[in-house]
Amino acid sequence: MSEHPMSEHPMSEVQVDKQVVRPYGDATGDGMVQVSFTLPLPHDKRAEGAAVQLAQKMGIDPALVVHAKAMGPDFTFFVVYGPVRHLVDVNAVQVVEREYSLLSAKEVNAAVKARLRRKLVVVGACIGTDAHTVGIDAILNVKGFAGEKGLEYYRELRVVNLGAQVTVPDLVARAIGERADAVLVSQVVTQRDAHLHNTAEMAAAFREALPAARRPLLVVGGPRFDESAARELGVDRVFGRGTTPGEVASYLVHALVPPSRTGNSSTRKAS
Ligand code: B12
Repeated sequence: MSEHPMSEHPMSEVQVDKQVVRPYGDATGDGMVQVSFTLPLPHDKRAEGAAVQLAQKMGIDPALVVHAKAMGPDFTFFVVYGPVRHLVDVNAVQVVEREYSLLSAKEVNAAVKARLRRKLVVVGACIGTDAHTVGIDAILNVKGFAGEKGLEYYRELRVVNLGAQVTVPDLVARAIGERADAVLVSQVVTQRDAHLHNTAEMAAAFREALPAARRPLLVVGGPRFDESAARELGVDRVFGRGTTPGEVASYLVHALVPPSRTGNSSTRKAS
């Protein structure tokens, strides 16, 4: 049996200083975590032992297999539960802070109408072979997401949703044809980093096709993106899991609509 995970850091210390935390399973700060993975082994006792060995190497000790299920004849899916000794320093966590104010649909429409003085054009698509349209539809379609209406509901936005599996050349051509202010791209499949490659390819194609001043705002979203990777990917903004249409609409105003004389919103592109 391993040393108790709290022995180096007494529970009281962890509880009082909320900047250093441990996972919670059965009791506060007990360090218990649950992980799942698949091994390329048929389901038997050896496979379960292999799962325990892997979990221990990951720092879960003692590791308990709480679920094992054969996935066909040659693979087994596992859920393993046990304590880790690691501490999380909350002060060292870096997040992308929202750099814009959240606006209501009414405020978005009013800002676009008064300060852009024309409809703001949004072109959306899933690019590459990706056919997962639910995410981009959640942002664009009237029915929306999480109780918020999608961008099609906004009177001052004109939305062109190109749907699934749009090629990058088609997207660029359509964005130019529609005089898009913003291009919203969804990438859900991440196998072999397809989402990163497709996004970088899309950004490069827009850079090649248009001078900076005429380039639409490039926004990419999907559940497995790192929101801090915008610069690296060559896009203006990355949105992750759980994004709501209101956040996207507010960001578009922040990035594309000139600030009011009294306002302090910074704007990237005004025409
Ligand atoms: C529904 C679904 C499908 C449907 C898609 C139907 C459709 N019209 O979209 C169908 C059955 C077609 C499908 C097919 C496949 N799928 Co599928 N699918 C799913 C599933 C179950 C749900 C995805 C979903 O709709 N989520 C709900 C939406 C609302 O969430 P979201 O996409 O994250 O979007 C939100 C944010 O990310 C963000 N967002 C997303 N896009 C954008 C874009 C912008 C601009 C912004 C601002 C925000 C934003 O806002 C949204 C709202 O908050 C997931 C598993 C899961 N539970 O997530 C697998 C999943 C995505 N699929 C997967 C796979 C592997 C496939 C297939 C390859 C399976 C196969 N072997 O054929 C195919 C690929 C088809 C293709 N060519 O793309 C894997 C992907 C794994 C990986 N590492 O990439 C998943 C994770 C399942 C799994 N665990 O293995 N799939």
